[in-house]
Amino acid sequence: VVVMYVKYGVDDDTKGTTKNLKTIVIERCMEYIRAVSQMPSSNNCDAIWEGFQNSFLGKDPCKVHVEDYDQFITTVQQDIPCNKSLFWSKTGQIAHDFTKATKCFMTLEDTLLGHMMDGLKWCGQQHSKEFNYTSCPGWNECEFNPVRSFWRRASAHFAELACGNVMVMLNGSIDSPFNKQSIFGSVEIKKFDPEKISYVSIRVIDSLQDRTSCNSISLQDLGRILNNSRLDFDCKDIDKSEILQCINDPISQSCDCVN
Ligand code: N1C
Repeated sequence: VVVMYVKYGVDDDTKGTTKNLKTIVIERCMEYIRAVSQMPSSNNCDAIWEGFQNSFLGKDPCKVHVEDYDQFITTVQQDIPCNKSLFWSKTGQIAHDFTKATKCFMTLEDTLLGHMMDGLKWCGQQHSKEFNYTSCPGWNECEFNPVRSFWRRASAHFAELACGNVMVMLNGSIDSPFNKQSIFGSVEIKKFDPEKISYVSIRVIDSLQDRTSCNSISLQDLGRILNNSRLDFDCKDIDKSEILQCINDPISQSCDCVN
């Protein structure tokens, strides 16, 4: 039996809310709090669930705005340590495998907020407090859909909290590793606070050996934006095989958190 597991599923655009959403979210929440010892005891998974569903139930699924999650975000308490935040764009799989294997950094999905919602889909409907299990708008179908607004809100929050040295993992195999329309390019980078962030390490993951993506027009764009925000940074092209090797053998010498 071949099981296709589509994690960042834009493939299931026509489907509705994930089955057993409530059970999945509450179980992920409880399991996370159990596993991570330094979680503030103020977190209550039932209250978190209530806050989450109140953000979008009863609303037209194309009119759920980023701010609709403001209240919910405050129900989730977690300190993000400095020097640990990893941002990514079009490198979701490798970035998450990397943080899991090395524990060098943490992505939004390694926080309680991102962990609970990772890979799930949800929407409600107007004039009813029910979930819609038949059909939810796709990521690009309308701008203000519940899932996209959630990731924009959660990403803004994650970027606002970042401090010290942060890392950004971009994809060197595409024309624009830095894309101003992506969540990284349109939300997170705008929230980087130069008072709190001391350094931005940009790592472009290349699958071919030419390794020159840091010189591309797209990366020059990113450099200008960081300069304008008075943020110090460097950019390095890294061979994909180096990261994969590091994921397979995290304690090896070559895997020094990819500096
Ligand atoms: O649009 P992107 O990349 O630049 O977004 C990635 C950026 C990361 O740094 C994350 O902190 O924004 C955050 N983020 C997620 O954490 C996340 N988890 C799952 C953004 N999107 C996230 N997803 C799903 O991935 C989301 O449903 C959407 O479809 C993609 C966006 O990924 P991208 O285009 O590779």
